[in-house]
Amino acid sequence: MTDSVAATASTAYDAALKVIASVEPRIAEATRRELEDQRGSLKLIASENYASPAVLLTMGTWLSDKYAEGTVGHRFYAGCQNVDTVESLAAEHARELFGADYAYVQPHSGIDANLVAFWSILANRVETPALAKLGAKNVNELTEADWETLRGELGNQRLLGMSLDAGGHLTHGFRPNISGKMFHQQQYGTDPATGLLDYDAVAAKAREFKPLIMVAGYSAYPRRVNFAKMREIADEVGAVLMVDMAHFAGLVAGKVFTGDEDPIPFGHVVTTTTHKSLRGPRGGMVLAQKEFAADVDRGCPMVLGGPLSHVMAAKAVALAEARTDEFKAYAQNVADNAKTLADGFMSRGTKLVTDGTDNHLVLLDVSSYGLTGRQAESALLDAGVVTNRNSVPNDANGAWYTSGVRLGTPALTTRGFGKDEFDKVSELIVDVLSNTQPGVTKAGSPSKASYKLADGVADRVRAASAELLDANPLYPGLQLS
Ligand code: DSN
Repeated sequence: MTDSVAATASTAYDAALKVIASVEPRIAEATRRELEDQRGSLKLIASENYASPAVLLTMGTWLSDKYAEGTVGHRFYAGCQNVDTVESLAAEHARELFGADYAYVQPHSGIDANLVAFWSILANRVETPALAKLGAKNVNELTEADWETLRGELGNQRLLGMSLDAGGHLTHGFRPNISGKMFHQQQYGTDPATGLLDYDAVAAKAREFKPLIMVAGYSAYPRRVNFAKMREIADEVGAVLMVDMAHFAGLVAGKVFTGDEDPIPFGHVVTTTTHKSLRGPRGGMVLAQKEFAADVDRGCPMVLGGPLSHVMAAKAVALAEARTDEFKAYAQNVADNAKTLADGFMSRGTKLVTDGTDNHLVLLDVSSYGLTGRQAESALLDAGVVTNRNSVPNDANGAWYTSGVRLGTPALTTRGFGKDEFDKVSELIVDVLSNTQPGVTKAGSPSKASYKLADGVADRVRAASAELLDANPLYPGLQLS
């Protein structure tokens, strides 16, 4: 951000906060405080980032007020010419950035993007052939009996995805999620000895289960995926390969993941969020190969209502940013910094799932400290280190308490943290974890939630963090009055 952009953004935010305060001062205050909190803490949540002021400001406009259900040039409301411009530009940037045949930028979130993907695949592979067989153009032409038959087929399809505790996402077939209920589901995990994906085991499961949809991608797996192999497996069993690249879209955009690690040439349908390593506004997006483009385009009305035009505009701005050489360098730094962070932990004796990383995240196994993920997360927060607890493979503590803590480098890399800073971050985290003791319940048994952080540690870590944070300010030059 240049000095002049920072000065203009300062004026803009000052004015915006004044206008907000004139109606509800508590919201203005909470907004101001959130900036202070983000500026003053080590943000290591792997799915978070800091969007640029240009991206953030794009969301605060009257584009928010327009309904635009439908697609570009084919809306269910009048007066959508400016939204058409916005959506076309966002989709164009997305197609060109990722080299995708088709981009659909309307989904409001990652789960929406995944629902659009699921239903597009069902439409393409189940509904359209069934309608053709029945001689109907659409479901409205079906008799009640035919409709029941089709509904039975749509509701009886199979999905194979990575299990949550191996690093997959809720939407990849986790039972309590809609994806685990609308499909017959099975899950693949990782090799118990190495924590790594075992492609032979995935292939064996796929051959046995014969899914319609095979999902590749992860939220907490600290390694790259060979999407060429996943596509080979999908092709062998006649499955559609859906890739959820929400976590690592920035590394794909920044050409850190290329060749077999680039999901775009291999995934029939690829979904993402736009706010994680991609550093855009909070939202989702679906990229598709030609065969699925028309089905994905039916996201609204199939699954979605009115698109968030102001967010699509911000997606366009963020995607334009992601097409720069500066973003490429950023993406490489994200991966390099994760490696430094992992090396820092391992050299200090901390156990990591898969013994390292080659993407943007590391997963600490805090059972080596005698802690649950929940205790570690809380103690770290006391010291100003913001993380999230996360399951490790076959987690003995379940998904609530967990045995892991997930850390990611995208946000602090945006602030300018490099190798020295991330090595120091690992040192500070080890300081907290090695000085935290698990607590006991009122009945005197070991607690999975309470803990005792030794006196003085939080202050010591906060002081050391402050030096790193002050040297790498968030939104340098942006000052609120
Ligand atoms: N909540 C996101 C994450 O933290 O990975 C995924 O939805």
